[in-house]
Amino acid sequence: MGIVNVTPDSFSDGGLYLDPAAAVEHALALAREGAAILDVGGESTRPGADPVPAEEELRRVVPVIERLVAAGAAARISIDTSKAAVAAAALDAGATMVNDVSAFRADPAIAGLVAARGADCCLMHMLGEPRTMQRDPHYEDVVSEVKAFLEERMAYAVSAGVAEERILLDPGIGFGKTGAHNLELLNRLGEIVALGRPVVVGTSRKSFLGRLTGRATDDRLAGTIATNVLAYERGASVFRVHDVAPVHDALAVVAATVRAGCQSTATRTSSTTSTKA
Ligand code: PMM
Repeated sequence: MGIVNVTPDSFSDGGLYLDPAAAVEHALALAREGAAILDVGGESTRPGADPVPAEEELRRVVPVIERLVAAGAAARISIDTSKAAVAAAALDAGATMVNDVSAFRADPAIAGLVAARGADCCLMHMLGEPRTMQRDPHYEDVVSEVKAFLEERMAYAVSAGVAEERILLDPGIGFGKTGAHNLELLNRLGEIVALGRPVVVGTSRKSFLGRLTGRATDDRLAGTIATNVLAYERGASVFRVHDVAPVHDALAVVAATVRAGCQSTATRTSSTTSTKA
């Protein structure tokens, strides 16, 4: 999943793609690099970010989605929003997925909209809201609490009419979490995968990688790749990143290696079996 932030204030690419033509060019490049999904967002969710009115969010994202569809982008389009009005306009323009970092808590109309349109959706865990979420977040057991939250939000979405097979889940790396919480979630991602829905992870360039490596925002690719490879190994299905080409290559190599391991195990097992037979 390639990140297309049409915002002036996102933490790593804020202001770079505010012009629709620049955003479209960037998104098409991400699709060429291997992104299967383009996640278009018009409101920054970085810690401390101020909310954006729906009209402004619409003004930012709708022209970009329309142009991506017109350009025949070889990727599905996801709208990163918590507002039903923005999601509705984005789906009208050709998006097929709603990525809601509030997991349908911010706007009571969004679950029904996703259900009625038969759209896919990503439900993400966040403690509190972006303005305040990084003020001393506390959990007894971060993984169990995130898992219980996602289970409850999935049940809510299903009760609103969303088909379970349309739902993706995301532990919300960096959303109301310390660095230690993020690492524990990544380590124990299998417990979230066990909920039975595809898991999305978003570690790209995030500040816990900066604290671990001492690197500035734009220099955190190694940490981004390491965490995505680990998440793949733990069972994640969707990797939300700024740098599609290098992460795509890294995951292709890991996937091929894992497949080769499975094949050689199968060959060894069947030759042992046939020898015995
Ligand atoms: N992170 C950001 C924004 N949206 N959506 C999902 N599902 N998961 C994330 O981890 C996530 C997200 C913040 O990163 P950005 O400002 O670089 O987009």
